[in-house]
Amino acid sequence: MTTIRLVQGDITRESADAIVNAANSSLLGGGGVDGAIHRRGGPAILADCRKLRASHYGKGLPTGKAVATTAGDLDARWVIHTVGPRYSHEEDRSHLLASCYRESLRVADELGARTVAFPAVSAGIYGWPMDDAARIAVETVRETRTAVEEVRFVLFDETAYRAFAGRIV
Ligand code: AR6
Repeated sequence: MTTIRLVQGDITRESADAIVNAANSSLLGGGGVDGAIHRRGGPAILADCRKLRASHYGKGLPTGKAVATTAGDLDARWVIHTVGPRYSHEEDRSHLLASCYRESLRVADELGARTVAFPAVSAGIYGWPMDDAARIAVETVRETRTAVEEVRFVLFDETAYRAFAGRIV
């Protein structure tokens, strides 16, 4: 059984086996949680990302996929980078957002991670409405078979925390 926990705060301050990054396809950094993870985790994470771009992911990491690197100076063993979809009013991309959680947990299982911290993927710069992002995140984690014992959603502000809390009861 996977336990779901909610925390309000900065994911770069968390201690976990794996911390998930809401990255972009380039894997080379950005704003939001991605910027924060690279800032606090230090240059080792970017060095690993560059290696991935030079090998398996020459064209970048596709939306909905996940890949692991070192966690550098973070209090974790790995960062799992996943690329959420940008929210679209014209097209339902929910399956891609669900895939981010499924694929991240699959990578976590491959690594042997037992505790995994997630941000609200796509719900910042990529514009996904928070309530719907929370629904997809919680439903997908509940439906995914994984050896991960604890999934911790680390929500940056109270609005995000409340959206996730509303899905947990
Ligand atoms: N800890 C926890 N949550 C955070 C933190 C933090 N330190 N910082 C922001 N959030 P976003 P996206 C929240 O924009 O929407 C980047 O440029 C934030 O409030 O980080 O998937 C990437 O490189 C929001 O609720 O990710 C991509 O280009 C959630 O994390 C793009 O942004 C996700 O917001 C990805 O956009």
